[in-house]
Amino acid sequence: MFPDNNIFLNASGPKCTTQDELINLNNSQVGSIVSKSCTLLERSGNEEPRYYHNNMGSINSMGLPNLGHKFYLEMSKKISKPYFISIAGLNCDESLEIVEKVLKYIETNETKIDGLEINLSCPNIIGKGQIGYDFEVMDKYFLDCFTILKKYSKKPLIGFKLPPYFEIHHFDIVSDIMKKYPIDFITCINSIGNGLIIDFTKKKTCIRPKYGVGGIGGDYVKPTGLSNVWNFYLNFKKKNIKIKIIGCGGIKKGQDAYEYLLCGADYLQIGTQFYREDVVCFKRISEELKIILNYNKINSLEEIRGKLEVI
Ligand code: RRO
Repeated sequence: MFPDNNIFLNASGPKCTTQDELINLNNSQVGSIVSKSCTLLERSGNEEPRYYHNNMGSINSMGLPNLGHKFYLEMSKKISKPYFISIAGLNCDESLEIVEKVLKYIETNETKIDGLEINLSCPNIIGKGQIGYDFEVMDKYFLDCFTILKKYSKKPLIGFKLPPYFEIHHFDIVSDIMKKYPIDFITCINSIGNGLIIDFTKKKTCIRPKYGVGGIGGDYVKPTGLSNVWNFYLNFKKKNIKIKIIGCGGIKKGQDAYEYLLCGADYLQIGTQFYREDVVCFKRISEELKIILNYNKINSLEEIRGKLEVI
């Protein structure tokens, strides 16, 4: 389950694929750990170069490189912090098959897996769209997923990683779909899909797959991340939906974390900045957040959560 006293997680993606990377996280001051999104079998991912960052953010087209779902199940024996396995099959059927395998594993092993973050928003699988942008498919996916879950008695937290939405009525549609299911949390946002960063001196793209386009993270996406958290928060409040919100996108200092909390985030994930700075970012950002909270005489996060005021 989520820890009460540490709201920070790593974002699934950077530095959470191998055993060394996951142990590095386990030895850090991150609150909970999320694995790299896994497929049924190991994958090497897209062609290199496939990741680039500058001082404004990142672009990636990793293409789901991972060690296969079994590896991430076994890692649960070596991780002492709350541990979330991120799942992203290459299609809905594969993804549901992994969900079922993970639930079976949890049912029959003593090991502790606290949650599943099911990824509905990988922008980089060549030739495939994102489930999170197809509302009919998403609804059917939830139905199938929770039908599987009913068969098991040990239930981890179930959450979904969503793509960024850009139309206000989409938050309404997605909230109405989610209202029908016992979803514990959503993570918003995944990278903004199919952006392009150029090395203008060389007249070249910065990454190779898909003619240079990929998922954008970092400062570039913070306004979109804040807006997605805020709009889901407002929708959930209006509709009395009790789904926790994990904010993600461009958090690199205490002020960013504070802003996400004002928008209604319950927990926070760090991706691009974690890639840049490694695990020390979790301690630094949480200390910076504490300074802001102390300065504003805030004793509990509940005093600011969702308290953004409209001018
Ligand atoms: O591996 C990736 O290319 C990737 C994934 Br699964 C994701 O969810 N988001 C992203 O930006 N890259």
